[in-house]
Amino acid sequence: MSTDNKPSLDAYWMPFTANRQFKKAPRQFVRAAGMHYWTDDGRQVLDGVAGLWCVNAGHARPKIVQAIAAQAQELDYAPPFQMAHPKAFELAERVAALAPAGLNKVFFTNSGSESVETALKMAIAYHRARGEGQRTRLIGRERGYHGVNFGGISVGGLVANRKAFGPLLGGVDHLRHTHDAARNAFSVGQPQHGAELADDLERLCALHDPSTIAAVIVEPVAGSTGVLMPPQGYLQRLRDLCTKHGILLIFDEVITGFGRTGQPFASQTFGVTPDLITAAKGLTNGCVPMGAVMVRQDIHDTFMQGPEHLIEFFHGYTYSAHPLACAAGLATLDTYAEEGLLTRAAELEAYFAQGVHSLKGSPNVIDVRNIGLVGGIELAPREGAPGTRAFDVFLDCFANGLLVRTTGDTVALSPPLIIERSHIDQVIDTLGNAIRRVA
Ligand code: PXG
Ligand code: PLP
Repeated sequence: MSTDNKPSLDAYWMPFTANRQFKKAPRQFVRAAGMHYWTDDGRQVLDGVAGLWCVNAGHARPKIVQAIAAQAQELDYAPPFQMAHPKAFELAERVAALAPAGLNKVFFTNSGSESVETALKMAIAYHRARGEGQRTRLIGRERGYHGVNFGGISVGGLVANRKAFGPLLGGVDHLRHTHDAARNAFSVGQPQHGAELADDLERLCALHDPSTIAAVIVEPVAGSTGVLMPPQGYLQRLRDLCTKHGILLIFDEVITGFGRTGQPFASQTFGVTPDLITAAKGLTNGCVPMGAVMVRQDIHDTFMQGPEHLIEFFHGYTYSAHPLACAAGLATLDTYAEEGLLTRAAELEAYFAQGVHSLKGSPNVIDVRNIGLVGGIELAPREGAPGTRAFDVFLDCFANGLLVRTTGDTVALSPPLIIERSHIDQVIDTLGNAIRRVA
């Protein structure tokens, strides 16, 4: 403790943060409700990013808060290996019912990163179980973000997240990313050009032979890299090529899951069904850490072949299907259903799109991208100091009562799905002013 009774900032090594810069001028939230945060100096801040793409029903929703409190009283923890508790089965069933048809088996994890590791391991083990043990290669995509564990950064394509960590997983290759500012800048919704980039998979099949490839993993909408939309036809083409070559297609829906694009999952929004879906974040409204992998029935069934007393999949976490997370998840799904939140982004999409695209023409705005309740406003980088212009916009917004997120020189918006039109107006106003001031 320091002398003024506030905790010292020293010991906490902050994730994905410029620690020294932050600790010189810290920003702290102490309370949240609905669409808002409150800072430690008593200011109200509108949440333009659902915390970190996760608080889809808004903050401190009573039903969810009560469910967590009651669960902590009743059953605080139950071991998930060779034991279980009723809410784990109930939540799995509810999640499967929301998932695209056919993806009806659910494996629980504690984060998006763990969901990714789980899905990659499932894919490789599945091929082995069906007698194609040579299918071990994993294909990701440039600029992809799949969390921070070794599998995820190997298939991921963000250089900063990879370069300091050695050779990573072997047997991994990458498709090109789909961003094409020259042809697609300021597209409303899905851009027109770029479906042919999916044919990169054909090239990788020719190079490695398809019989060595286990799975392709992509984000239907790439979030962390700066909010990139899939070109029209791209995901379907990838689906067709995976089917043709017997390769599993994994959609990483950690940010797109649970209503962000206007349907429960982006696969439904885009009408393309993968073989596995990874999710996290919105599953529990961000209240308790939890992730999930949704899997096709026959993939699961392929594991269920040996003697019944043997463990079929040597994988799991101490906190898989944690009772508090399951209770939070059930109350979250109830809240989404009661308030129609999983399709609310579709209702607001046009209004939100109009708002974000009104920033075209503001100083340094070189592209605006949107789908559902996701927006990306890309700024021209400052010469020799990439990222600083968007970060200054973030600071200006924060000082003026709005939380946004920046990645590189893109400002990302992903507000809680309870957002009202008046909040959207406030987001665009505050952000527009910040962009003009920072210019
Ligand atoms: N996959 C995807 C597609 C994600 O967006 C993860 C995996 C990892 O999830 P966890 O729960 O392990 O963090 C994510 C996480 C940003 C931002 O600024 C996005 C994420 C995390 C932190 C920041 O856009 N997404
Ligand atoms: N490290 C050690 C020494 C452990 O015993 C365990 C779990 O038992 C782990 C790591 C993995 O922890 P978790 O299951 O929470 O991912």
